[in-house]
Amino acid sequence: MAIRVALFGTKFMGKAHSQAYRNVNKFFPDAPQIEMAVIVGRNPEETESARSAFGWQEASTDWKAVMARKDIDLVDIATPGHLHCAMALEAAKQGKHIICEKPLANTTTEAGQMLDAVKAAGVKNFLMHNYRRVPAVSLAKRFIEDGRLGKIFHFRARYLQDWAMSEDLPRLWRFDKEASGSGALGDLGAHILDLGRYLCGEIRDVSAITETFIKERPALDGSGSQPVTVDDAFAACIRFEQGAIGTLEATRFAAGRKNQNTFEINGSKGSVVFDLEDLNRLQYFSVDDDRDAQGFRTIICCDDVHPYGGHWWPDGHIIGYEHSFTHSVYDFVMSLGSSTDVKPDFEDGVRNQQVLDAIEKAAASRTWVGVG
Ligand code: SOE
Repeated sequence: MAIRVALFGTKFMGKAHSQAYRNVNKFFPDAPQIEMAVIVGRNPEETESARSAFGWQEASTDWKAVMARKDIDLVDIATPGHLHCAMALEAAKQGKHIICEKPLANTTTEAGQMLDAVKAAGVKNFLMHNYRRVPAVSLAKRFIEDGRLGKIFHFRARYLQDWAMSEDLPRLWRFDKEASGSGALGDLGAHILDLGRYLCGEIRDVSAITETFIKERPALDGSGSQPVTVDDAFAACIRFEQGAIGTLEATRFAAGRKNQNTFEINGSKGSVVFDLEDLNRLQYFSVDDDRDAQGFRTIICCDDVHPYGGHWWPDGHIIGYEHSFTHSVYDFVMSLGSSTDVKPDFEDGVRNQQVLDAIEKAAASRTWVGVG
């Protein structure tokens, strides 16, 4: 039975998710057949152009009408954050399974409403934190679960970009709290705190600092300048429930860093280091190696023994950023016919939002704040 998909969003994430739907059946033959039924946008010309370029059967600008269609099984929400809640509530009401881009919502209240709605409707739900399914990151998870790192002491992560440094850059929706919920914190910090939770467990409390370096930006309509109402950068200290401690940092002002999401985990038996700028490699140190041979070794995570290995190319043939979306879609659509739920789901979305809230509160109050 084919799964007919409706994608809401035609920009960067719409493009990335479309690539995943186009490829999943080609490289994961056991996946249910995907039909790219309709892509939904706001502007008719842009949406038609996206339909043609990304390979969708239809284009629409009437999101509620598409939500109500009986021939749609899966709704994929890849829009700016302020639209996630209304779309997810409607999709759940219509009995659709849902994939939603991160962060789940702009507030914990909205995230909670979305979780309640999918639970009440009994629909499967997934939060598109694609980096969990980069093979090197999934391998780090395997190492931790196998005990190869032992007891975890540290998780330190940073997500660095530099696209917002120019004062001439207009006040895009990402600089407007109403539209985006927060700045680097929710956009980039959500990724690394989700990885922290995925790899090291729940976060208990945080202390933090946020900063907005450029406080006014030119209005998009040329009518002067408008205030930036979100953070440009944040840094946080975190304590995990299982006892590990960590640091998180994200910014859009790290000159030269285009999209560097990197973490290091230190445990009693070893360490791992991941860097999205070199995403096929995982650096691994084991205390069990002979003393005169100890050192970080580089694992190229593209062999058939590695997560998602054997689906793409022969051993050692590297893959890219977009493959993590295909892995995510594959795992989710494989769960649709079963009783298993794949993570991260909307429950993770609520938990991630609670951590984001705690970081914002900690920065504002200059105190430690508990999560949840
Ligand atoms: C922009 O900061 C962005 O596209 C994020 O929104 C994505 O989640 C991240 O993966 C890449 O950068």
